[in-house]
Amino acid sequence: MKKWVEEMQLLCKPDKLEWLDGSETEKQRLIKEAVKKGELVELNQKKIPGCYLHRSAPNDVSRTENLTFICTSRKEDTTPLANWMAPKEAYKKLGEIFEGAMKGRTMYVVPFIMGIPKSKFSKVCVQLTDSVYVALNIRILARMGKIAWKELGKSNNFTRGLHSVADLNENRKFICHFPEDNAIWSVGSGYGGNALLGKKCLALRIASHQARKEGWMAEHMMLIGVESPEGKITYIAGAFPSQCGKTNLAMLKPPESMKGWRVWTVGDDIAWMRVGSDGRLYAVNAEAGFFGVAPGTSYKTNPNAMETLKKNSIFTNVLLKEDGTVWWEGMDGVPSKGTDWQGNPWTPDSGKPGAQPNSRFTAPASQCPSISPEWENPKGVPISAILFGGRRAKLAPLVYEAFNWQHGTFIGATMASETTAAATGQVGIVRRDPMAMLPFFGYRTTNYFRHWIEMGKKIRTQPKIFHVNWFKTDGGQTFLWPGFRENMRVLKWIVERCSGKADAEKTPIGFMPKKGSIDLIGLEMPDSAMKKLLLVDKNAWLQETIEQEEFFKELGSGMPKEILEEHAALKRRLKG
Ligand code: OXD
Ligand code: MN
Repeated sequence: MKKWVEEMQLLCKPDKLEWLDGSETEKQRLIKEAVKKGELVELNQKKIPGCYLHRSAPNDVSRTENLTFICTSRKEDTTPLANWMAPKEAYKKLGEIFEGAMKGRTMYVVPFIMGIPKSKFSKVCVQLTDSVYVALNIRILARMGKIAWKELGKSNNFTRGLHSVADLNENRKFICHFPEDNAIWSVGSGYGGNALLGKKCLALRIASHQARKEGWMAEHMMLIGVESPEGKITYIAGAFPSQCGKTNLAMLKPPESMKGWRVWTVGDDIAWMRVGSDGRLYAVNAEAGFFGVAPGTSYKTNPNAMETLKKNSIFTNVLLKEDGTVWWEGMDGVPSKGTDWQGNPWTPDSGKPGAQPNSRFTAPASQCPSISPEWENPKGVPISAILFGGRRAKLAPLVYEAFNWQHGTFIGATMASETTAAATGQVGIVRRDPMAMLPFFGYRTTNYFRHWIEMGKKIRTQPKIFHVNWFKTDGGQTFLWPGFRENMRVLKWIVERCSGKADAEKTPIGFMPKKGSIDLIGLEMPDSAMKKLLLVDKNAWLQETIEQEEFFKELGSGMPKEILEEHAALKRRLKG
């Protein structure tokens, strides 16, 4: 460990080296330093104690998938959907950028645990970074400091993360993963998913690779416990692409009319799952905090998130109000003026957003009013249902259920969604996003599907698998389903399918709710809208199967025969 840190120190040549212990005194000192350097702006400590604002470079506001690489010795071990670089070339290329990159700066040694300490669900990472903002974010998102050294003990089995914002030059920005070395090198970006190496880089890309080798699953999923009026809790995991409302669903507050129903938050972004000794699938939240999308978050859409981020939170690229609090588009009470995310004066008439569309809040999960009492259970929570969902204006109905695990794997494998602002590129284009893992596969996608099929065989009590779509439109701009808290109605049907209570009918794409089996009491929902929401347009689905086929071609060789069987069976059912 010491040797590696010394080597990296020699390479990056920081003026100072600081080993972080995770204490409160240290946190206060780091905050002071960050405020002095202008990396953080102190917010109104009376109104939102412990909260700070960070403004990133204007060209560094989202994950840069085009500059993200998986570096395995053999190209065929990575997915054709990701970028590949040979490890030797990557170490050389990035080594040249890291060379002396920390001159005049401090290198922080940040040890942390992803997953739950002292459990099978625990991985230690040591990230070296020259960003105090990054160090303070990790402190919220993971269990950071002495606790990680304790967890590691004498072992050398930890992820080696090296990160420098360097000069933020677009041409010298790379996020490289070395699954064979359990290492991550990221340079040229201070943005969340690129720089907080525990999150997407470790907990998904590196972990998915490890999970396959070790027989578990690392998934881009939120985790909730849904409590029924009788007090029974059903745990559900859900994979949705970035900015499709995962955090809102994870913190959902049911509508007033659904008395006795309650949602407990276990996690909002990353689930690690293992088969327990009883043959069920157990999951934990790999993180300790939320890195949520700010715009659109309000007391109306997500009251639990709003309560969570009232204190000890870091806001990135939001609008600063005159009273030293923050605002973003979609939050109530539009301020008459403020300072926008780039530090310029702003008024509602400025003609540009006050907050960057991918602006974020970083907040401790423990502060969430709906946090599940089980969220730190070292055994995890037993999963009864898995949801897949995307943003689809057309085709995908509100909800349907897979016939079985293999069919569910096929549904996840062929998932698609319209692109959002969480990554750079055009917004609103439909792209295939298997299991919402497209930007996060640490290895070949066809092998990942095989791993799902294999895991299914090991799970004796398999979770039911569903596909949901909150975003179907009437053909224009209007959503047919109200979404947000009303999604509880779909969750209720799912929970009742798990307990065998709710009715369904068989369709070519899966089981769908029988008329009247989704609780609509207290909701004004015309029959005609519900009909459209639950429509299976056979011709459109046949077209979809053609597009699925094209996508399979992009994935290259090695598609499991089970997935191809499911594809053929779907076509048969649609034609039948
Ligand atoms: C995230 C993402 O930040 O998926 O969670 O982009
Ligand atoms: Mn995510």
